[in-house]
Amino acid sequence: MKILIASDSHGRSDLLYKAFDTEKPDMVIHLGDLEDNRDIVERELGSPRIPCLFIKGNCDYDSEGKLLRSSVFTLKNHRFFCTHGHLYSVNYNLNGLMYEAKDNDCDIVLFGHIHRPVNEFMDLPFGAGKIHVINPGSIAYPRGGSVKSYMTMNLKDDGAYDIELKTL
Ligand SMILES: [Mn+2]
Repeated sequence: MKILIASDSHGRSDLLYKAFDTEKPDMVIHLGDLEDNRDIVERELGSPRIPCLFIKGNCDYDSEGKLLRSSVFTLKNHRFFCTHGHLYSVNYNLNGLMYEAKDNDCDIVLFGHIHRPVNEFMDLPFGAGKIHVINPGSIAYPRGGSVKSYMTMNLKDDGAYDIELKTL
């Protein structure tokens, strides 16, 4: 299956639709700061035919409580921890984020917020193992010398996967 991973669109849902049309994914994960009407965006992305997960970012006003602060789920033997990142001070370091993933038995963490891509296997302190730390960058407002980006994850039935960084 192919998962479209995007974040920090900050109202530029047109760019999400563009990535969606290009990739034709089986699932969409948005890691926060959508700053748009989730229901409308979900419909545009083909939900419920295509499952869409929307995480709440620090800029998302969510009066109806429809957005999740974080989500943990299992797909093809991998445990995913998805969150925006501001609750874990990710601009300073990724320790809090990695411990939260570890506490939830996750081997993959997806986050946003910093507006630049990350795709690294990082060591937990004290030899507690590795976490695959993934950030697709911002699809609309890149920072730190990065460009507008998102990622795709191709996940096979046997659990093998690869991550691709795509630029707009
Ligand atoms: Mn943001």
